[in-house]
Amino acid sequence: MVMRRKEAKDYGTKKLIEGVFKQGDRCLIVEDVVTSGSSILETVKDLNREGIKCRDAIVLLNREQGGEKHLERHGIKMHAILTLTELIKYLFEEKCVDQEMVDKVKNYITENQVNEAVLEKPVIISRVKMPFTERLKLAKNSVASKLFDIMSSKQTTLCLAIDLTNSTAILNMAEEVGPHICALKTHIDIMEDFHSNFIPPLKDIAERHNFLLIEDRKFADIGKTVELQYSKGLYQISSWASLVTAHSIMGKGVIDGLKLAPGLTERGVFLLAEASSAGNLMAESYSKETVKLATEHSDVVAGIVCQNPLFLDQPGLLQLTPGVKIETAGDGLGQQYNSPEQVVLERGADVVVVGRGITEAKEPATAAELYKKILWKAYSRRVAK
Ligand code: 6AU
Repeated sequence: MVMRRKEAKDYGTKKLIEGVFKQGDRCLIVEDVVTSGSSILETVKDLNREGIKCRDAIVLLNREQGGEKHLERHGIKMHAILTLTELIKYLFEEKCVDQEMVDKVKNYITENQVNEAVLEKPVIISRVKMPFTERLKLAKNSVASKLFDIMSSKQTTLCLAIDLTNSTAILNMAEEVGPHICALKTHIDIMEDFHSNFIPPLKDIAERHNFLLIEDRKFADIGKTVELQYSKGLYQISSWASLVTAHSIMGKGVIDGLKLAPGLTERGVFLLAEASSAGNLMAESYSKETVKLATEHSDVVAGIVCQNPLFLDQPGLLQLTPGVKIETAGDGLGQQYNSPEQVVLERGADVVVVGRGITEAKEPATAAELYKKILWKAYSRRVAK
């Protein structure tokens, strides 16, 4: 007799199939109840992997919901001791159930046949289980690929939200935390001394420390206006920020405007699908539609800003999650925080945005290193599971 474990133990023999067997042995499967047959097929797969052949399964109860046919299509003959119809007939004859129950069960069987299309659907590996090295090949946006690459080579998913208002302070901090981050997120319009001279040294720091620049502009206008806001004016964002954020509220026009604007050849957009602020108005349907828009334009869209794993079936897109702090008390202005572990392991974050958790620390570089390590450990656990 051999036995299939639900999961290989992570200690001891680590075998999924336990027992005495040799390659080429044939095995009869014994199962209690069959509904769709999927569970038997999983067992067969594991047995085959060990070189054990299977052709027959003996089961106590066939619930007659399509499992027999499903198994037959995969070369397994099911031998049931009882069908649900027979069982209910015997119970009725012995007066254990009444006619009403008999009819109920009959109806249940006809109305609950397993859907073959669903059963045969290929298994999609969830985005959060895939390592960045795999996902970078699936990204349609070149900056998204680059970010995946930086994250895996630097072993950091940390993006610093450098919400400071002075150019020297920004450059100094960028230089200090540079080795620990994959991206630096700016709010260029909060600077009090912005001058175009500020951009070349910032770009230089980014290049030397191998991180990307994200301008968190949160574009939210008609396509034409967005095109101008992105490429013109004081900041000429499209000439230096390879990534920007945008709201989806105005629809596809925003994406078209960002796409059309002159600027860097390689660039991408993060669309906001959810927000970290208390009482925000982004309803579930809005988030869903945003994910749809992002998926349809994944050549331009590098990822989605959100708080939950909204797009597990899109490994080529990045999830950027703000609202992260080790000390999770709010800021009194509606910001809500989750811990670094929580956002990675429970909420599906890839790139993790930390602002004041680092900028207001006594030693920002030390704090950044700590966040980097915690986040990378959580990511490693997530993909290893
Ligand atoms: O860690 P904090 O609270 O100091 O900073 C969080 C940063 C800020 C926000 O403008 C930004 O993240 N942010 C965003 C982004 C990135 O778009 C969305 C959101 O829902 N919440 C949020 O805080 O620079």
